Amino acid sequence: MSNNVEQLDAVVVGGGIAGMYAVYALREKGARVRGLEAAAGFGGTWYHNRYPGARCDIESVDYSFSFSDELQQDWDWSERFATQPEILAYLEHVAERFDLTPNFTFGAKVTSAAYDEVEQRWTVTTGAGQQFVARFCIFATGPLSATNLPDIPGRDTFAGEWYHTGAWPHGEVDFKGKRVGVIGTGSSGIQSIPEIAADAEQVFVFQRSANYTIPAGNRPLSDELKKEIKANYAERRRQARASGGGSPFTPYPKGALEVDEAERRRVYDEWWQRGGVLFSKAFPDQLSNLAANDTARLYTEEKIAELVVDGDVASALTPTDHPIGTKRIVTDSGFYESFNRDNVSLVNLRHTPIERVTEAGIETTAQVYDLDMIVYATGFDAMTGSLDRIDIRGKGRRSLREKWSSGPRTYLGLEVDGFPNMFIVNGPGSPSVLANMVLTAEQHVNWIVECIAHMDARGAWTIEASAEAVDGWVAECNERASKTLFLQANSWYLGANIPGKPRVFMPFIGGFAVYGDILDEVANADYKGFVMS
Ligand code: N01
Repeated sequence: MSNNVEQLDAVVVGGGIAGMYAVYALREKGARVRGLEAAAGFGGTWYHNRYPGARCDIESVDYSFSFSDELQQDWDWSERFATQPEILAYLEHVAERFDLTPNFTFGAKVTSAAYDEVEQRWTVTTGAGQQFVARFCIFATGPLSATNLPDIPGRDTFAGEWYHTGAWPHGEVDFKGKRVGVIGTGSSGIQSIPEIAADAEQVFVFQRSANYTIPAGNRPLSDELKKEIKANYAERRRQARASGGGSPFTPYPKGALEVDEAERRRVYDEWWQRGGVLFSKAFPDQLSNLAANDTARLYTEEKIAELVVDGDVASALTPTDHPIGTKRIVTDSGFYESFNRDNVSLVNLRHTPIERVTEAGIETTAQVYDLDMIVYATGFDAMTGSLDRIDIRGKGRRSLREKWSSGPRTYLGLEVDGFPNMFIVNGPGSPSVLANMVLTAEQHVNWIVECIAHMDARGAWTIEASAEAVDGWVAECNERASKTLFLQANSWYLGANIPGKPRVFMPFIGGFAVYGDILDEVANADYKGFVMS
């Protein structure tokens, strides 16, 4: 160990929402903490996803930090669903307000983290060779941050511009007069297509799987509404914490099949107006009972047919391969209407798959598309990708990558046996991507901070999940997932979007509030399932 290595209580990897809060909360408790961020600034997801149309699909007033009432009272969101620039400005404001910059090193891409069993400390190393030694290593690397660029033959021969939505350049990307191919119709593709279509000469949408998407119903927040929300913020947050998804909404008190057609339609109408992803939570049985799910599907199919003028295009845009909600429902602004424009064409890759990318564009089995630009809206190696890309070594120099070669295994999504004093914020096995990730980050970090205080109070230096606790939690997560319809979709929740990735349902599906109760129970039972020494 060289002398100039910074000695720390904790290293936090990642400067997005979770990493920012982790550094703040640990520092508040007097810890010597350093955040390491590969990018040049704060924001994580909201730093990198600068593609046109990028917006949050959870209401801005909910998708924001709750730890400081002054912050939530002072900050004004301009719209119901905030744009990426507004969220990034908010996070930069938070960083400035809580003076986080001195605790962070930017441009620090972590390449390895290794636990020294003699010293009982972690050494975290960056690509530039900087090293940081700390008692705790906390990964706040984000479940959706490792981009997936598909290995399409000829991909690198394309002579035009190309971009991945998840690593969008900072300067302006000009679509004017250009023929643009967009590959992918997940949230990123669906959000960006209407914006690209407004400028480009021609847009070709290369769709492999149709996805459910529901208009955001976005609108500016009036001063009156902002005032009302702020006056009731504490109650709004309480409801969010008591919910399944971390937003202040609870499903209709009866199942979709327990009500008649008129009542069901009324409920769907109401939830459709709420916009986007929440639609999957209108009825409590929608994601566990296929017949109930079918009622939501039929309602949505009617809407698609109303919104898209060409019947063949409407039918190609209608998903047929998964129950609605088992892939995240997209929250869009004008997606279906884009296909009523003359300059937007849908290429159905189920009928005519991509054969190769060429210097000039994309070739399918049916046609050659000459393009000036390709936008890869092809998603992420979700939940495990960002950790897999770091060489993480625990006791006996055992690699996390190897340990997780058949799928991620954690206790509570927070810890892994054999990796003492290593925490993951929003890790696989926690609700994370199925809930409001600002509140899930706060929940995890608060738990970690209290856990460390508890360790200090009892004179423990290390904490490690037991192998039995990990086995039990993995079984519980699988059991809960098996009672839902989620296993029927080839989603990134299951790793199905990455060739060769083990098919394991990665998030905890029991809900945000239930999970919070479990975290409390574990802590109150003297951190059952963990070994402290
Ligand atoms: O990625 P995705 P995303 N050839 O994996 C297609 C969050 N998010 O970046 O389904 C052709 O959902 C792929 O096709 P298929 C949100 O949680 C939120 O859009 O595998 N196509 C699919 O259509 C979201 O769920 C917001 O058949 C290929 C698309 O690319 C998550 O991030 C905004 C292909 C990828 O869709 C991921 O969303 C953005 C290939 N070789 C993201 N490979 C908000 O609204 C992949 N595809 C907050």
